[in-house]
Amino acid sequence: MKALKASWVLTCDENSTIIKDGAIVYDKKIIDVATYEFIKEKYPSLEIQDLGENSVLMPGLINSHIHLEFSSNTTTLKYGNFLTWLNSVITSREKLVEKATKSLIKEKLDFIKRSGTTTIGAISSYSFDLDSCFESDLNVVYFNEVIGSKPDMIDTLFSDFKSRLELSKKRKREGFYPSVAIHSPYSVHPFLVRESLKLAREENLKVSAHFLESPQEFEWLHKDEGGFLEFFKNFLGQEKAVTKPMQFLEQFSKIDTLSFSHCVEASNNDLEKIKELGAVINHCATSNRVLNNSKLDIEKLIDINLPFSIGTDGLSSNNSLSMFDELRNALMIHTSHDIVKLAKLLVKAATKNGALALGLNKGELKKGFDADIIAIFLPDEVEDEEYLEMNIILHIKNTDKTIIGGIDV
Ligand code: MCF
Ligand code: FE
Repeated sequence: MKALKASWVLTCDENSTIIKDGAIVYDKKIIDVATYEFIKEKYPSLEIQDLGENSVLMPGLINSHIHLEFSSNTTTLKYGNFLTWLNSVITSREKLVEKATKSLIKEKLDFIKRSGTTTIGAISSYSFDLDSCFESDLNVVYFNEVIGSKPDMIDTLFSDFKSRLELSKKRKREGFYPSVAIHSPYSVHPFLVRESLKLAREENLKVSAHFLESPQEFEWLHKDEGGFLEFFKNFLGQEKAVTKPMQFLEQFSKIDTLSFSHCVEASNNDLEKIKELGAVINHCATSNRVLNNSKLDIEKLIDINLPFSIGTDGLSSNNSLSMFDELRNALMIHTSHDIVKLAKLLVKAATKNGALALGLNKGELKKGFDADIIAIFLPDEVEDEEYLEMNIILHIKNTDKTIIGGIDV
């Protein structure tokens, strides 16, 4: 049993409770969270490490959507328009993925950890990131991606997906969860969606999918029109979308842990359906801005009480895999929201809601939750706790201490 004391403890519980001069008692799990005075009296023989002035303890951040295999990209891919980006991915994918060596991905995972993240939802297209993810200290929900819409390729694609899934299932360690990603409604044949979801249900695997990320995707799925028409004609000889958005969503019933990334073009009905499915939206604000200048309508999500988490997406659509960088961007992008309230909302999205998106007992400093904790230092005193989250998002770059499952990493 260990204990830490800090100037502030952000519990990230349902009420976003903040404790001034607080302390945490933990082993693998959180045992107690209260004021230092209370903990000192309750555990008189326990040594409590005091982190000192302007210290903050909070749950480790959860990056619910990331593509590590695209980690070698900096200046190669083209931004500003989704189809321009997609075409540049098709052109450069092989070269980029080849450059994303095991040691490069390890380096990125190390950076991710130092910058405050303790859990990732990693979308894996090829299993090239499997070793690095498995060998990392981080908790990894490892989403094996299924992709492909060409009817004559379905069997090959499905068996390739199954063998990647099996490969990840052989890797057994605490905090590593083999899971399923359905790439998107435009790129996955309904048969593949149905069969991979059947498998996910049978084996109770977590599932994630990209959904309505661009206006072009909306036009293609709803009307078989727009930039995607040219793209599909050229690459696959296809003139009609394989599914409608609502038909796609309807296939995801009875999946325990489910998330949809982006959803910037989702209709009210789509959002209601996502809520009904018990799913969480992975919000990737930078990626949306960079790829096609779109923005998730978070007001609408708040209205209907649909939770969203935070993802950086990959370096294929971001310049950073740091969750604090991502939170700063989200704070600047959602200009119609009160900044102080938005900061609180974003911290909750990056902790409690991340755990919801990935189906984990994490993201809150509360008795019984996994002891994934970060210690950070504010540059100066914060007088009013109302402004704590905002100052954290504005100023923090790295952690001073990271604890995963009760262990210093
Ligand atoms: O999330 C971003 C943008 N939307 C879709 N896919 C990807 C993103 N970053 C990487 N990808 C991957 C995806 O997993 O790129 C491929 C897939 O394997 C796109 S389809 C050519
Ligand atoms: Fe993505």
